[in-house]
Order: sequence, then C-alpha cells, then structure tokens
Amino acid sequence: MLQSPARHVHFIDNRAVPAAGGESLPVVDPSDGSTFAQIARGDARDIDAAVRAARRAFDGETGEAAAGVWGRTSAVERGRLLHRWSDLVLAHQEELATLESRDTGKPISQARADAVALARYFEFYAGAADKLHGQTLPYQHGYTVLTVREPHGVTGHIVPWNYPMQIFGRTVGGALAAGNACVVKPAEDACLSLLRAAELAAEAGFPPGVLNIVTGLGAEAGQALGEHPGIDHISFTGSTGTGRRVAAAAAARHCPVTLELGGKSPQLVFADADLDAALPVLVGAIIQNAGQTCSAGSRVLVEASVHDRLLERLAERFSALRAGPAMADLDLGPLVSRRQLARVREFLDGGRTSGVRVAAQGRVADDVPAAGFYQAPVLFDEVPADNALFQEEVFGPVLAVASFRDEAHALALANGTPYGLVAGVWTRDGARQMRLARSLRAGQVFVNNYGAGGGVELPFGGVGHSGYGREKGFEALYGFTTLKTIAVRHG
Ligand code: TXE
Repeated sequence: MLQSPARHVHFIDNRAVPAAGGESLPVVDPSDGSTFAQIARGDARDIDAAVRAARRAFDGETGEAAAGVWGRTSAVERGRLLHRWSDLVLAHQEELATLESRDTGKPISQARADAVALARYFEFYAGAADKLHGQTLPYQHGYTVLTVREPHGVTGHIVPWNYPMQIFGRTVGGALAAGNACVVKPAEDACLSLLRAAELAAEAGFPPGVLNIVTGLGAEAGQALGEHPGIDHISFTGSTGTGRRVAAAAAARHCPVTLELGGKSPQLVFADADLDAALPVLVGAIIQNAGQTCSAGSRVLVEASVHDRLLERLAERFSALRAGPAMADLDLGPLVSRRQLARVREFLDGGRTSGVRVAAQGRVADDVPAAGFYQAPVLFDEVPADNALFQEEVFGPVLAVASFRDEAHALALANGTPYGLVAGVWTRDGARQMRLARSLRAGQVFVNNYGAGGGVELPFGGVGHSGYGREKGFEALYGFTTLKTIAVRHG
C-alpha cells in the first residue's frame, strides 16, 4: 500500500501502518510556515511492532539465531538488493528531492544532490556487502583459528532532520549490507523522503521486516527505540545532549552505540595559503544547508598577517549571499523550523550583546513569505575563544573568524573546544600540513580542501563531544558487525 500524499504513516513489514495511538503530527513547510501534511505520532507500541517485524525477518518465527529470511540471505544477494534500491532512488531522484526540499527547506539543487548521495551510499555498500570478511590467524600447531564478522541482528537508527536522505543512506546502507534488519526513527521535522525511500526498498525486493520506519517525537518514539530490549545496536546522529541520553538508555542493557554529534569545526588559513582556492570553500562550508550541517566549517582561524585581506574578501561574499524559499534555489533556504530559527537568533543576540563585531551580513530575498523561517548569513570577526559563537554549535549560517599569531596558537585555538569532528588546513607548507593533520583533534582533517565532496568512502565521525564510532566507508561495516573468533583444535 502506498502512502497518501498528505497523511503519512509508519512503514513496518513493507506495509503502511497507522500509529497505534491514532495521533498525528503536522509537517510544516519552512519556506512559508504552512502545514502541508501529517505524519504518524509513533510511540512505544509502534516501536515494539517495528522491532518485532525486524526480529521476525532476522531470527525467523521460532527465534533461533540467523534463521529468518533475512538472516539466511547471502551477502551477494544483499548487495544486489542494495544495487536495485540505488537504481530506484536515482530513477526517483526528482520526487525524493522535492519531498525533502519542501520538508526541510533546503534549496532544491542541494536536495537533488542529497538524493544522488543516497543512491551512491547504497551503491557503495552494495559493492562492499560480499567483500566484508574475517581472517585466519596463526596459532599453535594443531589449531585453526578464524574470525567471522556477523551482523548484530536488529539495529536501531535515529536520524536527524538536516540531511535525512544522506544520513539514512550511510547508516541503513551499511547496516543492511552487513546483514542486519533495521528500525529507523527519522526526525519529526523531516520524514517524508525516508518514508518514500522505504517504499522503494520494498519495490527493490527487500523482504518484509528488513527495513522499518516509525515516525514520531524524539521523547516518545525515539526514547522507546533507544530503550527497546530487541535492539542490538544503535546508531544516532543528533545533538550532544540527546546522544548522551540515547547512550545512557543503551548502556542500561549493554547495547553498543555509534554517536555522531556535530561539531565546531575549524578551518586554519595560513599566510602562504592559496586564498583564491580557499575562499569559496570557506563560504560554502558554512552556507551549505544554511549552516545546519554537522561538519559545517563554523570557525575560520586566520594568520594575523592575512586577516584583513581574507576578511575583506569573506565580507564581500557574505554581503552577496541571499536566502529564499527552497524552490527559489538561492544560496540558502530557510532554517528547518521555528525552533531552530529561535535557537540561532539567540546565538546572534548573545554575540552582539557580548560585543563581537559583525563584519558582514547577507540578505533574505525581498519577496519571501513572511511566515517562513529565514535567517540571513552573518559573519562575526575576532570572536574571543571563550565566546559561545566560538565554542558552541550554532547550526545556522553564522561564521566566526579569529586570528592567530603562529602555528602553535592556531592549533591551540582549533583544539580549544569540546568538539572534534572535522578540521581544514590551508597552507602550501608540506611539513606543516602533516604536523597539523596529526595534531588536530578531529575525526577527519582536510588539507587544502574541505569535506571532499561528502566522501561516501571516507570514514566519518568524531572525538570528544562530537561522538564516537565511525560512519561511512568500510569502517562503518565493522561497526555494524560483531567479530567472532572460532578456534578449532584438530591435532
Ligand atoms: O536534536 P536532537 P534537535 C544539533 C544542532 C541543533 C541541535 C538541536 O546543534 O541545533 O542539535 O537539534 C531524536 N531519545 N544537531 O533538537 O534532539 C529526534 O527525534 C531518542 C546536530 O533536533 O538530537 C531526532 O530524530 N531519540 C546534528 C534526533 O534525535 C531522540 C543534527 C535528533 O534530535 C530523543 C541535528 C530521545 N530522548 C541536530 N530526543 C548533527 N550531528 O548533524 C530526540 N530524539
């Protein structure tokens, strides 16, 4: 059964399933503030139904381990299914992009790129599924010892609203390739593209129960997923506070967790850097998705001798930036929700009242609907290291610039927040590139580039308040499996 365009319900056992409680939540278009659809308000009962469906798929009706339809599926078959799903996503790129763009407010061309990235994740993990293997280990005479990588079983996935398709792709793609059955709780602010993608999974041939989606509030459906005893692994992307709660709920039953919790990622610009190459990347890294990006380059640290030159050029670019409705496809769209807009404005007010100088500001286009959640980009200069704009994740189009004296000062500033997700280094000095790459506290370091275009193949995740565990690449597959050592004594 297909979802109706305006009333969306859960996706469990390859079927559209209404909420047990019969309640729904409004879906708001951030571009004009209007409610254009409803989603099911899931609770613990819906999560339980989804986990049971996933367990049946993985364990089978009788519950013996790895005896269900999915538990018996070969790696090559899992790869083929992911390939088919990838093709279907590409064939429905415009539909998925339109859904996500309206749901989140992101400019349509960015949503199109996200749909392509979703297909790419499935393509990557399709190819990886039958290349994930253990080893044989040298041991004493008379023994053969081997390791096998086994799926956890049923994995839970809590997805945020900023990049629903991309984050769903990286987490569910890896989990399915490794042989798990999945229960997904998307963010209440952005579910629609994922509900449609799940229908395409069924069309691709994934058996019932292998991929289930329950929508609803974090405190209800999300909390219930984190606490459910039938979940064997949880992958969470979101805020540090919620990540802590999810990890605590999982710890109560020793359930492993992967946490990706955002950051306050710096880009270090040295006097010898190619400023022409750096400039568009510095701006793009904070403006993409209106700054609502976990890996947003939200701090630019610049060597004092080139500070004025760089700032002038950044200010020129910031002044030219325009925010507008998703379909107008300007530099940035609205923020995802009224709540997120209020949160960002609080940071802006805090920055101004603490005396930080606004060096430049972009504009909201003249004709935007008054009820949309628009915020013009803001460039702050010489932000003190103890200011909230320097320390905390704003998650909006707000860039903090600060200058440094030398390499040691740059490193101290860069590492001077509790986060550690991504860092960028701009310099032509090869030895400095490597020194900094090794001493920056971050899960990814980019030299003379930033983000490497998303890099499906590149392990991603953080240290400190940015979380632990790795998404993307092969590394994610290791996280979605458990390693078993088998020692056979044969004499
Ligand atoms: O995040 P939450 P919010 C950061 C960003 C943003 C801030 C707040 O700084 O401004 O978080 O956003 C689900 N048990 N990031 O409030 O609460 C929720 O339904 C289980 C960075 O939206 O972390 C949603 O699906 N789940 C980040 C998901 O958690 C719960 C992306 C994320 O919501 C839950 C998003 C609970 N008790 C926000 N409470 C990144 N790393 O990119 C909520 N959820």
